[in-house]
Amino acid sequence: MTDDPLIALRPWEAPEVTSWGRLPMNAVDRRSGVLPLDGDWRFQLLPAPDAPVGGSWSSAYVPGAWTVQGTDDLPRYTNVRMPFPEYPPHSPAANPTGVYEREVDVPAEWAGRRIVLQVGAAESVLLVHVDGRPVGVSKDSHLAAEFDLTGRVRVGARSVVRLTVIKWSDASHIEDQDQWWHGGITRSVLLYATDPLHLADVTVRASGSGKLRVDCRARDAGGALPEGWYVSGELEGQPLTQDEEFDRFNAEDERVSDFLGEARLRTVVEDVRTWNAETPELYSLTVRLHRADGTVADTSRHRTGFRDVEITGRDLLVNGERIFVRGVNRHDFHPLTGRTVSYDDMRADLITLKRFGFNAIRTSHYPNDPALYDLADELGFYVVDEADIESHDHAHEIADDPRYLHAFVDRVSRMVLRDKNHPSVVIWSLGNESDYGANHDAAAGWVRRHDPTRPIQYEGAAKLDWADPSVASDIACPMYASLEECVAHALSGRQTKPLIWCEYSHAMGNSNGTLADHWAAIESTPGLQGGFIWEFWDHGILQHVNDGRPVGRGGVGLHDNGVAAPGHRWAYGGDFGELLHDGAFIADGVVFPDRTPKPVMFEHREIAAPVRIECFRHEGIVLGNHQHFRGLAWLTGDWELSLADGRTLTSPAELPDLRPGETAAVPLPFELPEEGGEAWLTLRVTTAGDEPWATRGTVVCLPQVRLREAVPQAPVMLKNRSVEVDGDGLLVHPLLTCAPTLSLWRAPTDNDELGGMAPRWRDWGLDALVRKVTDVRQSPGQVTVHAEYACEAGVVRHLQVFTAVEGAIHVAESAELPDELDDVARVGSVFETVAGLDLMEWYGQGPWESYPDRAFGAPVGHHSVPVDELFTPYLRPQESGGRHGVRHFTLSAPDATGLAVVLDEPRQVGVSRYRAADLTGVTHHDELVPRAGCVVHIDAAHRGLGTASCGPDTTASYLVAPGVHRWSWTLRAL
Ligand code: IPT
Repeated sequence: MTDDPLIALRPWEAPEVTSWGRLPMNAVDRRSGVLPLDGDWRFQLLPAPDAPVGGSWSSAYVPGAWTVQGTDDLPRYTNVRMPFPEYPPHSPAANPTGVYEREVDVPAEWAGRRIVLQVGAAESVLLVHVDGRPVGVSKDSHLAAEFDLTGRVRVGARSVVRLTVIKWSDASHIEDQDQWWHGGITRSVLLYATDPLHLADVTVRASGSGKLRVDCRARDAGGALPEGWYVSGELEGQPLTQDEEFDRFNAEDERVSDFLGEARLRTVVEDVRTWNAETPELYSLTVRLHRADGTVADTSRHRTGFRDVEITGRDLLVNGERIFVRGVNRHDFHPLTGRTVSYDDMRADLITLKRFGFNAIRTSHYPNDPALYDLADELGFYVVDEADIESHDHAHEIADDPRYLHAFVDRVSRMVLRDKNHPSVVIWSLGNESDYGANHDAAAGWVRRHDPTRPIQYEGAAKLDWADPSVASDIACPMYASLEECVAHALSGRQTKPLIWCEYSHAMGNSNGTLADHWAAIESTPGLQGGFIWEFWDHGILQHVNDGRPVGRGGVGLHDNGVAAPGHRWAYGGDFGELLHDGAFIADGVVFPDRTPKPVMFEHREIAAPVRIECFRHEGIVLGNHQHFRGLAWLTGDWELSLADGRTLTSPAELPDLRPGETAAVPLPFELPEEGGEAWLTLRVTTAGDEPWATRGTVVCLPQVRLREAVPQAPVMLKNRSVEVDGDGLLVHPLLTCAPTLSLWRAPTDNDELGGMAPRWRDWGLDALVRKVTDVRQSPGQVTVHAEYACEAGVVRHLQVFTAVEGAIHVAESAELPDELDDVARVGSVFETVAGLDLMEWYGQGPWESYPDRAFGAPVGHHSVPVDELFTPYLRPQESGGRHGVRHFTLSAPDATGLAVVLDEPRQVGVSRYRAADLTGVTHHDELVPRAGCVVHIDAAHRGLGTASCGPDTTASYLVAPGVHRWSWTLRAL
């Protein structure tokens, strides 16, 4: 039996206990005068919270999860399922418990001051002891816990601080988010000191009209407030006014006792520069608490943005404008530290998002690191701030379980108290995937009273009826609802709330099909305002392949361009030996674990283009400003005219200064040459000067318009030349190591697998088609080959007509798919080339990877990419590296030898070092062995990608239909 009361009470199995001895959350800035306690702490990992602390210590770095710091308790990944069978509020008896201990030297000059310990984040239960005496308990793994250590630490001397972190608890059941389970102290730990008379909270309200109101709360550690205290404030150096009325009210009101002081400051800023995500104007605000003699007892500094958020009808308005929400879901994640993200990394992440056209973040599914909100204020993002509540596995039981009532209110209110002064936070979210119950309504009630200035959203409340005004969600915020259903709702006449997907376009593997279709609908359908892509990161943890251990903090630089260094890999579910796991479902972000952007990011940049080419008319090019608040002066550009014959002409572009929503025609920058075939005009838009998130000259978007269509050219047959085929009717060509055959298969994407398509394809046997030649006919200059490909669903007839043409071979093909094959991955040719062809150059869409339903905005032009770089290293190898709309391409060696292919019409082309079977046979990128030659796919039809791993599949127009497909191409040696 332990004599430690914090252990004896077993707080890890008591949901009613959310904290003990913890100070109230507040928004007072405590960045100055702190004593950081980050670094190596003495550490031991106990098998259970009530196991005795032994005498042998190792060390652990704070902040950081112990699961990536060499302990035997490794990260594990489950999505919905809890990793243990116990029902709430219970946790398993085997319960890793980290004991962190260190000496703290409290400076002598802190004598007489109030000393506070702040633990940035600990999961999932934190117990605090100082010099062996209990100080407090906290839960709520993603918000700071503060404890008053005055009188508990020795001033001018050394004290021992012990932080005990229990991994599993009643709280784990409401932190069942789709991410890795870790344990540890994942944000910074520090001490700070204040005067006994201190600011207890500061609430800033700054509206778009320029009105500023600052509500201050004062307390004194001694109990009674001293006579004559007062507050003062200044905004950008200009003094604020005391709200006399408020003070008088205070003085006479009995509710204001001598231990809680309240004061209000005000001002009105003329010609205020309002805050929005495009122009995030911030004003510096300083609030001071004074003693009667005027000396300053406490100071809090803030950066304030003046802006309004409101819902009018079914529109969410920022400063009166109906904005579009181009959002992403963001976890606190890092491939080396698991959960701890540095300020620099957060800044780099947000800069990446800005550069790719995002303007909003949902902090899925818990309050993110506090620095993130400062950065969002500064760089300009609309934030949906989400409370740390997800009871996914036991959602229904917990939503109405009174034992968890206080935890719900505690978590939501603490988030609001911490983040209420951030202009970036525009919406509060009650959490994620926790059904809907009275506990949610209780939390929503608290928010409505405390902060009536922002709407609330909660998917679980909205989902039963998007229009129901009585539920605790002011926004219809579905997850993965189909575009069709959302458009239908917007057109139904029933819509009462803005519709903004809290999650959509699941970015697992090669995905995000139909994103541009979503945006075409959003921008043209009143009532639809955008959404948050799931999600920012692939949560791959860098792992040593040999011993399966996480690399941890020391792994800086062990990855490049999304790929782990040799001997390493990005681990996903199951890779740490967990038996119960959800595999690669954790790798579903728009960036790789090391933040390398995936191709979809480039597409998103074009979808979000602030300036666009509306059309090409005889009077010129019509440009439009698609921003909500900003003119075009911050942008500049160049025109690029790209002709099919290989020429690219460029000239500097002058952008007209358009206000948001305006359009204007500019003259065509080039005289279109008579010759040259198909012609595309691209406006290469770049930043005109430095932006906080981009240096001058950074590409912002590449809008494009076609000026002239291609004229089809019939190849001329040469009867005096011959075409060689072997005994199986396979083309013999010196540059090909495998002759062109029919392909109906691709290495299944995650969407193909989880959406159920790939299992069907395998059942049909499309991955192992058996080819049988049925007829080979030779005539002068031509060979006709009939073949049949047998599979479980019937026979696919394939015809190839090889014709000698000037300097080349023309290949005309057709394939007839029986009706049973009503949804295949592709219909096309596959062949393999000799080694040494290392460069692909093409005229078509690019340069980034594109697929039929993810090809928006990849400009048509002349592109050149090394073959090795065409491939996208999705964590679980799958179909990748395709290019859409290819008209002609070459594959060449450094000495310019190689082959050229001209296609009959723009086609999907894939050039890779891997066969589909190579990709299908492995689970991680490091197992792949590149081939020396190129594997080339030319597709008459290629199935869209969709998002069926979690959400809608691609739409009917991107499916490959049964029946006859025809395509042709010419092959020539360079
Ligand atoms: C939804 C979750 O909110 C999110 O955390 C993530 O799991 C996402 O899906 C898929 O990756 S919940 C899902 C079961 C609809």
